[in-house]
Amino acid sequence: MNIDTLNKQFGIANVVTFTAGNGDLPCITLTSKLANATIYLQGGHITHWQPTGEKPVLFMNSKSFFEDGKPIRGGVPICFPWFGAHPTNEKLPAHGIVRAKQWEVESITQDPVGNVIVTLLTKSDQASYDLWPFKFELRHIITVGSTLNLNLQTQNTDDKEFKITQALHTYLAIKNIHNVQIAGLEGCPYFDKVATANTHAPQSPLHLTGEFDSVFCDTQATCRVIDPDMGRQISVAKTGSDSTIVWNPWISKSAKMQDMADHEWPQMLCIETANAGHNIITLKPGDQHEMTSMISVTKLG
Ligand code: TA6
Repeated sequence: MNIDTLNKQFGIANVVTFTAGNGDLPCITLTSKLANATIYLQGGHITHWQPTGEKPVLFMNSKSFFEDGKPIRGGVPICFPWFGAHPTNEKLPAHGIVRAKQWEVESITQDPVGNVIVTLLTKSDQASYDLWPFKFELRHIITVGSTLNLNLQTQNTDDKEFKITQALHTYLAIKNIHNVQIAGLEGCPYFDKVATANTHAPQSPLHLTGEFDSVFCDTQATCRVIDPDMGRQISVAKTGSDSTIVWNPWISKSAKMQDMADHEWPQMLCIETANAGHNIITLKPGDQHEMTSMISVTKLG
């Protein structure tokens, strides 16, 4: 659907406009009294959210690709129907098959208090079936207001059961990773992908001192990112999610990433709402599963 048709069908005067964004990829520019946001149809991908009176909350790195078929690095990529590397076939794309695909707009509405609700949809097709032989519908319902609500709805539209892992792979914008703490995962067991070892978090908030890439399973906890340099705390609450992934690539990993600016890794922290590791979701024909991430910002002090 071209930009003019999208604006005619889904635009909201002075609030929701479709434009050709970076790399000429179609995107939604959203400006309301509550917040501003940018959402790309590729990957159903929100790249920017800034509540009124706040600095941007999602990190977007300056060297991200914006090319049809290449994942965008920043904001909230959607990992589905597997998180990370495919469990048995390394030739398949990391983080699944929907984050570089063109999604469609199902609806855009505004509620009485000013929240804008954008529903994006992607369905299985021959290309997806060749990679993962199941029929599904995946909806990303994004509610943009003074908080950001991301609801990922999976429907099994097949006549056979399937199993998935998934993530809302959220990149948060911070001032300096060296001065940030992460509360909410105290004492939790996790799989450390850097050390390839199972371990436990300390009884105090996490403070990263090097590359950190860890999958916390069996946790429904809200994570709080305490950022004294920004004078704020970002909370990531969740429902329908039993895993949280925490990631920062640090210096050398970041330098190896073509689509990550070398000097920007201190300004990002991934707190990912997920079902990963042994937290596998099984959907019978006709079943639906919802995973929601609720992101909010409060001032410190
Ligand atoms: O969620 C953390 C992680 O699985 C890391 O291992 C790293 O690979 C990151 O995702 C980014 O993955 P990507 O495929 O976007 O480069």
